[in-house]
Amino acid sequence: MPFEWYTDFVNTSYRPNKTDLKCLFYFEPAKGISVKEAVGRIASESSAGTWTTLARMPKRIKGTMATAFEIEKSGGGHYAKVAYPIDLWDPGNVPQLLSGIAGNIFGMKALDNLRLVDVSLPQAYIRHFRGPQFGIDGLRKLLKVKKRPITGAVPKPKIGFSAREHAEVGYETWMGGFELLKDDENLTSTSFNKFEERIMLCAKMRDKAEKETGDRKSALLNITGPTDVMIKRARMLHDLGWEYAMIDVVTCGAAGVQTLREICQDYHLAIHAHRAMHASFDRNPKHGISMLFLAKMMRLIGVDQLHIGTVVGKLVGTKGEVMNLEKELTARVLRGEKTGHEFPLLNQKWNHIKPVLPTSSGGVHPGLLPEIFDILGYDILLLVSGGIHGHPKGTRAGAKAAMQAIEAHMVHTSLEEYAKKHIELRQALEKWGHKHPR
Ligand code: CAP
Ligand code: MG
Repeated sequence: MPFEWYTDFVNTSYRPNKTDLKCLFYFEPAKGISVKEAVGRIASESSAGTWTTLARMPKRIKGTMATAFEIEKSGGGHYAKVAYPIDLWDPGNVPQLLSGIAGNIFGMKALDNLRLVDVSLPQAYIRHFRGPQFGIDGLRKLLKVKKRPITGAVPKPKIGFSAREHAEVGYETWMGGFELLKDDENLTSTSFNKFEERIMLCAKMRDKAEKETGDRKSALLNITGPTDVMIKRARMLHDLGWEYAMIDVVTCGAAGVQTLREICQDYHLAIHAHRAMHASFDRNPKHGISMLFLAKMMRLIGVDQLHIGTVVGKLVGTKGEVMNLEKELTARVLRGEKTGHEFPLLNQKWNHIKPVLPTSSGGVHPGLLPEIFDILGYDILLLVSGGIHGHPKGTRAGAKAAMQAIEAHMVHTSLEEYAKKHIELRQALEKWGHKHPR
C-alpha cells in the first residue's frame, strides 16, 4: 500500500496568488527518483509534508501545503518554482523562514544536489520588516560624498596590531583621503586590541583627521559576538559618536542581525554587513544557498552595506553574479533578471525597503579600479586594504594612489596618463600594474 504523498505537492498548472512567497530551486534527483517525486519532496519537506501518509490530517492542512508549479530541465538538473502560502510564515521571523525553505530539504537522500537560488517576497511578508535605516542617499549624506565611490580600508595584517597601532593606521588611511576605516572580519576584541580601547583611540584619531582635512571620517567597527555582547558594543559606539556598527552577518546569524537592527535603529547606527563564511554554502553552483538569497535576506532585515565581490579581485564571484547582487540590493523593482543565471530570477517589488550600498572588496589595488567601475559603477563602497598598505610608500600614499585612480576614471583618463602627474599612482602601478590577484 503506497504510503508516500509527495506528489500531492506538485501542480504544474498552479498560478500563485499575490500573497504567496515563492522560491526558485535548482535540483538533481537521486538515481531512481523521478523529477516529480524529487520536486514534491522539496515542496513537502519545506512546508507541511513528511515521508508517510498520516492517520490524522486536519482539513486546513491544504492551506499550509507548498506547491511546486514550474519545472524546467536545465543542464544536468532542473529548476523549479515552489509557492508557499503566507500563513506558513511567522511574521518578521527570518530564522523560521530559513528553517522552512533552507532546512531539512538539503539533506534529503532523494536529491543528489539542491540549491536555493532566489526568493520572491510578497508585500504581505516584507511589510513586517524595516529594511535599511539609511539607504544609499542617507549614507552619502552622512559622509558628504556626492558622486564618487565611498572609500575605506582594513588595517593589514588583518589581526595583530595593538589598539594604538590600529588607530595610527586609521589616521594614515583617513589622511590619505579615505572616509572609512574598517575592522577585519576576524577582529573583534583580543588581549592586544581590546574593542573598547580600539574604538576610543580610533575616535581620537578620527577627530584629529576630520579637523586637519575638513572632511567626514568614520569607521566600521566590528561588534560581532553573542547578541548581548553586540548590544553592549553598539551602545559603546553610539556613546563615542560613531555612525556605523559592523556585523559578520553569517556567523552571527539572522536572529542576531534582526536583534541588532532594532538596537541600531535606536542608536542611529548604520549596519555594515560582512559576509564571511558565505562561500561555505554559496560557492557550489549545484548545491547550497545562493549569495543572491543571502543578499535579499540582509536587505529585508535592513543592513545598510553588504559585500558583493569585485569579479577581478582575489575572491570568487562571476560578473553575472556580482552584477545581479548589485541590482538586487539597489533596485526598487526586479523583473526576471537574467544576468549570469541561465534561468530568469524571480520578480521582486521592494516597496518601502530602501536600497543597500554594495561593497566591493577583496584583493583590490588602484590598478584594478577601472575594471571594477566599468562593472559596478560608482554607487558603491570601495574597500582597498592590502592595496593601500602594500604601497611602496605606505598607507597614506596608497590611499592617495587609490583616490587618484578614482579621479582618473571619473575624468575618463587612463591610469597611466594620470600617473604622469600623480606620483603615488605611478608607484602603485609600478608595483601591481593591473594584475588580478588570486
Ligand atoms: C579584503 C578583506 C575582506 C574581503 C571579504 C579580507 O582585504 O578584508 O574581508 O574583501 O571578501 O580580509 O580579505 P584585501 P568579500 O583588500 O586586503 O584583500 O568582500 O568578497 O566578502
Ligand atoms: Mg577582511
